[in-house]
Amino acid sequence: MKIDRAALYLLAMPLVAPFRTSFGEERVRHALLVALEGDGRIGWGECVASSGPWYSGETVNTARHALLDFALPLLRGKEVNHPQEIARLLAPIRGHPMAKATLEGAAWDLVAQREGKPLAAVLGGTRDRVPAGVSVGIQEDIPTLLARVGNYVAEGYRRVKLKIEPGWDLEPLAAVRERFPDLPLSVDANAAYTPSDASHLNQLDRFGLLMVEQPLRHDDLVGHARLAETLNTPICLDESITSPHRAWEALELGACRIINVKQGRIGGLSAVLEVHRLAQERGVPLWCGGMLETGIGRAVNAAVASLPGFTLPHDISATDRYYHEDIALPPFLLEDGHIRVPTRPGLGVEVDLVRLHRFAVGMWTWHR
Ligand code: NPQ
Ligand code: MG
Repeated sequence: MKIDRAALYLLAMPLVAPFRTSFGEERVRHALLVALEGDGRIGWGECVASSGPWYSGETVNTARHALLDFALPLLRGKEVNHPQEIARLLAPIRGHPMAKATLEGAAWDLVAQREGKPLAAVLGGTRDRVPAGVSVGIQEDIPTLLARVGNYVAEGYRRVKLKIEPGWDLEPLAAVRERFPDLPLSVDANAAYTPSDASHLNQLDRFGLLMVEQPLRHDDLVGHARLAETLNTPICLDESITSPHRAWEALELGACRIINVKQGRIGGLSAVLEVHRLAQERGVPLWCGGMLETGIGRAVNAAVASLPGFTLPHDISATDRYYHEDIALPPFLLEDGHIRVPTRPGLGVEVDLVRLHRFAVGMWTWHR
């Protein structure tokens, strides 16, 4: 198969509610989609970069530049029979993992469609549904937080993750733990603390958390390894794990005991399979993170989460946790606290072109 054409769409998707983390607040999710055409089929990929360089250095605009000016030209005239060949062709590009992952994802969709199999089956997934967790942003006050968490628990979510930062950590956690003594609970600091906060962070141990996610700087593996010497709560890394090699380094250093896997952050689905292999060898549990994806990225995440080494609840929520109207159908529903892994060929979701154009704020094309 040769890649004939690509269309890039920049969407502005209004969120159901503002989402606040230690790095900022988002009301509208900007998402870059790619429609990749090969052999008369269209494969879809979603770039998980956001509008600003706060979670990662990439943005929707750096990704568009990397895709149009460097990644797509590397595919020109090349025969692509397996998506892993895309990863090989894009290897000369340093950085830009989210941009690269977008093309690879679209190619996996194309190949899965060609084989008439769901993406999960092509990747080696073994589950038909996956446990759904929910990520709860930083709230105005504790009563608001308790009401939000209560609603999610009533909906059936299997794990609640609270976003924390200095000044919004022990008090809200104590309140949630008191109200929900048996709830599987975790926290995510999005890199908001420093090594000098170690004794403060050690107080997290009293809440029976599944994990503390990314307490320190995005690039501080040694700091996390040192923190792990005094903290009993398992450390999970998110922002720090930007490639399979970085995952290997983190595990060798003892910087984490759990990894949050996001296919975009580590450079694509081939990288996911590599991290999966590393984790399986060491008995390290994985779970699939979330980036406020549309139904396209959500479908990819469900397929990733169906791999055997993904054993903890995921940040894969029902579509309605983030969007009133998604551009991919059908919406993902919460059923008994789980999300169903799509079973139709490819991603297993249909892009609604009317909605796509309604949310589009930019479009670019490329051809070979
Ligand atoms: C995390 N995700 O695990 C990320 C944070 C994140 C579900 O908690 C735009 C706006 C893009 C907010 C990407 C969850 C984002 C975003 C990631 C938040 O750390
Ligand atoms: Mg995180």
